[in-house]
Amino acid sequence: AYNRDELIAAVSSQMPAKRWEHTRGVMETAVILADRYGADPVKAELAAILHDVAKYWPIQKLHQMMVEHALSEELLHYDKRLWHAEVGAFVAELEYGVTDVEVLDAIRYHTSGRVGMTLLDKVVCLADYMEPGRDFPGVNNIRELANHSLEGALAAGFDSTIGFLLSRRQIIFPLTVLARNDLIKQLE
Ligand code: DGI
Ligand code: FE
Ligand code: FE
Ligand code: FE
Repeated sequence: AYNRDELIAAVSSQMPAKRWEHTRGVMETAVILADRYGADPVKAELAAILHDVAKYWPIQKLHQMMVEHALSEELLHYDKRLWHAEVGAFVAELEYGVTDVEVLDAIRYHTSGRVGMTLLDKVVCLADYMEPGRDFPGVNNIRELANHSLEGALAAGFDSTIGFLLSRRQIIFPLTVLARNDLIKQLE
């Protein structure tokens, strides 16, 4: 098994320096959000370290792993940018020995979201949206919302992604819409 430093070395070697900086930002932010909202900061940091482990793997390799290991069939019909999350969870378990299902799910759903996101899912997904290196229209609004509403901030994150996909007439993974609606319901 890998200790924290070994895991960091193994994961960082699989991506360009800039993407590793992003992961560093997600780690820091996930711990802050976990402390703020009552999630386990150790689990949040572990999920953050691994969340983008497969982000820079070749698309053919992601595709091959999805097929070979019978990972989500449905995802294959949607945007390739969603695949690294599913493969990342698989690799976290099989290669890096993560056994905690909460951590594996936070990795698996960090991009798409899901209905009934756990506290840990929300923390990791929101940290991914708002880490200090992120710069997209609306990110400061998300950071402000995150000071008082985990669900409000994350819903704003999904609104931003869905709006971006709509503006480019791209296909939206239905689970993202369901995840967003579920968060809005939790705000009512
Ligand atoms: O891996 P990161 O860039 O840190 O962040 P991410 O895993 O959230 O990014 C995934 C990308 O996937 C993001 O730029 C938007 C794109 N995408 C394409 N289709 C969908 C989608 N994201 C979501 N949530 N839902 C989609 O249907
Ligand atoms: Fe990602
Ligand atoms: Fe995300
Ligand atoms: Fe990320």
